Amino acid sequence: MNDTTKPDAKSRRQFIVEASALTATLAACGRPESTNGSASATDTTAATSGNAAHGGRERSGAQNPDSRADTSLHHAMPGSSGTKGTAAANVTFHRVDPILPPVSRERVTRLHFTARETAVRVRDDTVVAAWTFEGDIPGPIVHVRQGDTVEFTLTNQGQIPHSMDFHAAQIDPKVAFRSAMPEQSVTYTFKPKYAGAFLYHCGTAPVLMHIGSGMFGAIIVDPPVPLEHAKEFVLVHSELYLGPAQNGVSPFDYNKMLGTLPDLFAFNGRPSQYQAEPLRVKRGELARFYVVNAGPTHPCAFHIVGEQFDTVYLGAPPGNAIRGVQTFAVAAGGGMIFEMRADVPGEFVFVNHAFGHGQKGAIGMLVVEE
Ligand SMILES: [Cu+2]
Repeated sequence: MNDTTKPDAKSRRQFIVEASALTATLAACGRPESTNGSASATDTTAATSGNAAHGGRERSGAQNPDSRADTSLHHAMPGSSGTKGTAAANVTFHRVDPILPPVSRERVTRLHFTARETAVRVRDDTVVAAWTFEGDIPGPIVHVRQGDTVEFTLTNQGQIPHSMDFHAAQIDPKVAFRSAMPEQSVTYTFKPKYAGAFLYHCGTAPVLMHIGSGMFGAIIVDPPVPLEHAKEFVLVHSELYLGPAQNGVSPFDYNKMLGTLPDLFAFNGRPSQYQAEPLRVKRGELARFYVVNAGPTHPCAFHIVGEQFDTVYLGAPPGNAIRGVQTFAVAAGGGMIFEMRADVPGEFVFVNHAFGHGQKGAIGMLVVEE
């Protein structure tokens, strides 16, 4: 009675042994049995997702069918179009203002972003061929309240498809987050259901390339009853994977992104920019950091040297608070709110405490003044 099961069990055991031996010969022996099943499943899924409206429910890669036309890498690889011929010397550096802009008194926020490909100087010695929202990395800080209406339009002024995925929205992504072709626009409306610090990013495939090339930003959603008055900063953490510079401009490198070993890290697009020009608060003043992690891959272990966070909101404030926190990791694609009140003046380094990443630029300075 075990005739039918024994061979399967044996071949499975054999496959594990063979696979763990990591030899080409043994792996080749094991592969046909194991891939027959998975290959057919993949084919079925792929066929289903191409034909059925519900394919996206099970396969995250199918959520944005309009963008599937631009998944090929030749679009994504070097030198994003629109930056060709750019004289790197003419691209000036500017520090990104991390201050949270005031929330509008209007209950309807109308946003019209352009997607465009442009060169951005991220350090004195580094100009990148960026894909952007509104021409910069990160895109503009959006500040609204829970329950507000956000009427959003993306106009694509680039040369490849782009789209917008707001993590603060609950909406049919196949419709709202669809790609806008060059010279086209996409419009949708949403009402943030929860307060918090949320990522927005281009969702056009390959999403890794579009986020990795600079198409991300933060949307901050206030709770109905505002949090205690504070000096508020928005820090969007990200990784940079650079290819060899051409005419002084470095393209982003998709294969490096797949390898997940970044050349640089940054808060608000520029490695170490807040060491050169720190954030400042007064002694005793409440400081609030909206830390959003664009990734595209690694977490951000947010920490301030010599300080502790009085409060970290893991989810929508004012609930979900934990107290007395030294470090907390913000996942790629996540956002959290960190609060501290400095009792002593001084210079306090804020850093991604995964120090291999902090050392590569995810570091800055908070000056507490008397
Ligand atoms: Cu894009």
